[in-house]
Amino acid sequence: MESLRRNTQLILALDVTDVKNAIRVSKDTAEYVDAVKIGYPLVLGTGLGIINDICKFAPVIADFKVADIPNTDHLICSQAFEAGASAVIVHGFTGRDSVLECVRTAKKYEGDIFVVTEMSHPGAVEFMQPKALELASIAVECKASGVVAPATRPERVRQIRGVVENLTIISPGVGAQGGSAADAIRAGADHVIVGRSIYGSKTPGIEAEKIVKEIEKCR
Ligand code: O7M
Repeated sequence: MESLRRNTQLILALDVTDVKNAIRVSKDTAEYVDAVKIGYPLVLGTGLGIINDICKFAPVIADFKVADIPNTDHLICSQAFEAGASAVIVHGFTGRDSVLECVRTAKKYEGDIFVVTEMSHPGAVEFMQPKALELASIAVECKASGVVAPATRPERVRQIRGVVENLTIISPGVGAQGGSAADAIRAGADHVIVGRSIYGSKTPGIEAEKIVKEIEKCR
């Protein structure tokens, strides 16, 4: 694992859409986060250069949920790593060849790939849940660095942990979506991903610190 320190076990989901807010929240929370996850809302709102700006505060995970043919996957991942990302999040449902190409590309940059398994929202039970353990095993086979698993369903995090063994599990769905940081960590997540509860607060640093303290208690 190149991209993530495992210190606070908190990853900030920076889903704001303007540079000023992005810098303010990143600065305020920098001492409490192991990484910042940046996805379409912020990159489409500000441009890809925002990755380099936020890198100054913490390693950046580019959440582009890459899901294409291998050649296009390679092009997308390369752009994210060239822009300064330490890791890229990809889907696994496109198959082993696509995931393998992402992992191959990441290696060139000494970066990491995280594969989405079962998502945290209610609709994930329709198509993703029945295939989640298979998606997790594709991540293992393709030598990805880790997987994304739902903090809203700690029992599923536990089952996914059983499949991925020592891969890193990053887990969204804490706070605004109803999941608990402590439950996700106890179920086997290495990091929780938190967005709105932190960036939506007037005091993002204080909110981040609260979550870090909650995690510390269950270690
Ligand atoms: O704490 P929130 O709900 O405001 O934000 C959660 C973040 O995690 C947000 O950026 C989502 O897009 C993302 N996410 C999920 O909420 N659920 C998932 O299953 C997967 C992700 C994610 O990051 O995928 C890689």
